[in-house]
Amino acid sequence: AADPAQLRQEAEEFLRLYHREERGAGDPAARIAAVRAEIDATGTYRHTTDELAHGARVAWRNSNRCIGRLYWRSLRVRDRRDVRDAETVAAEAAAHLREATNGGRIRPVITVFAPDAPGRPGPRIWNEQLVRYAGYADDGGRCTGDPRNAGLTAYATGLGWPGGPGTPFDVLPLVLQGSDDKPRWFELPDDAVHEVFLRHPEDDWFASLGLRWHSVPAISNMCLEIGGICYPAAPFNGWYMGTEIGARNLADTDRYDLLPVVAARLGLDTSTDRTLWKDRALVELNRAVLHSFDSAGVTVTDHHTESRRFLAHLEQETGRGRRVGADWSWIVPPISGAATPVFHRTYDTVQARPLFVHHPEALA
Ligand code: HEM
Ligand code: NRG
Repeated sequence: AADPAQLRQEAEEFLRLYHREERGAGDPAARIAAVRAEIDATGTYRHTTDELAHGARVAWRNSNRCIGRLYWRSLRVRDRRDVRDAETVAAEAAAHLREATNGGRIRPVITVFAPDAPGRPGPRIWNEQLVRYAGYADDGGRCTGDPRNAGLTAYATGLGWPGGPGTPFDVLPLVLQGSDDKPRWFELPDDAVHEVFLRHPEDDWFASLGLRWHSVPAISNMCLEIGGICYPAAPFNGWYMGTEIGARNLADTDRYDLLPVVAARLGLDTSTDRTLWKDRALVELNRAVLHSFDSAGVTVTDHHTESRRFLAHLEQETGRGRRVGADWSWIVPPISGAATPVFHRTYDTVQARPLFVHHPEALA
């Protein structure tokens, strides 16, 4: 929060919500008075462990772009608010990934590091996700790997990262900044990074494309805001919806741009859009993603199932007397939109708090 008056206001609003929703928390008045006094004395305040856990779960519940919110109560919250140095953030990020991966039965987890306080910023994670693939740009404007991460790759290299072996799927190091420190790079231990090799249920040639993806999507560049307190490093994960990988990461022309490659191997006529070769390649690519995760025993959802669950979530929340904000353009999946029920309606666009917010982008 920008100033003490706003902090007091947002703190009080959150404490009322917490005491309303968590049975056994009791009357909020005493807690509100104590937090007020703490803010007056120190310019900030400290959440209890339970407040932090509920705040993080409600921030997920309030993520208007997220289709996966039905299980918001199941989020595991790792309270690491005492951690503010880069080495320990690196070790805890690896521990987070191991707990989340769980041998393939992926668990939704968030790790909350030290918050911003007056004159004392919390630590920061520069990677957009804990696991991301390097993108090595060459002079000719081509890129090996994931072009989305070319900026971070160049930045890590500038910090002294020697680079990986140069495959299209080199895992980037973590770029971490301790509380009052400069950014530094830390290699992720191999045993913290779980990946799935992609193959197709019928087409044997598919495996020879050498494609893979990481099992856990762990967003690490959003700030968790609870009751006016900002936790700038609070990486969280659930599991993938197959379309995120098959219809976007591997297919977008500014990402791995694989539709022409897949279509050629499928023997499709790519000379004109009207053969719908892109659409046909997308379906096979997405089948390969779901099939590969399933065969590897790694949790993944599909867009049909998740759309139904999301509407169940809406119904459940509405039944509890809560408004559900949602952003249609993010909720509707990137393929077969109208074949899913989330397409055929509109949503309340209200943005409730606590919430996850994007940092101002400091890496150009
Ligand atoms: C966005 C699915 C868990 C918070 C999304 C998106 C999908 C998704 C498909 C859109 C991503 C995109 O288009 O790039 C799921 C599934 C989960 C899950 C299947 C399985 C449990 C979580 C958890 C949290 C969360 C645990 C937080 C605790 C968010 C947020 C966004 C998002 C903040 C927006 C990200 C942005 O603005 O870039 N989710 N999610 N999700 N999800 Fe979830
Ligand atoms: N589209 C991104 C991940 C965004 C969040 N998606 C989730 N979140 N499933 C990608 O890497 O493809 N989650 O917390 O599970």
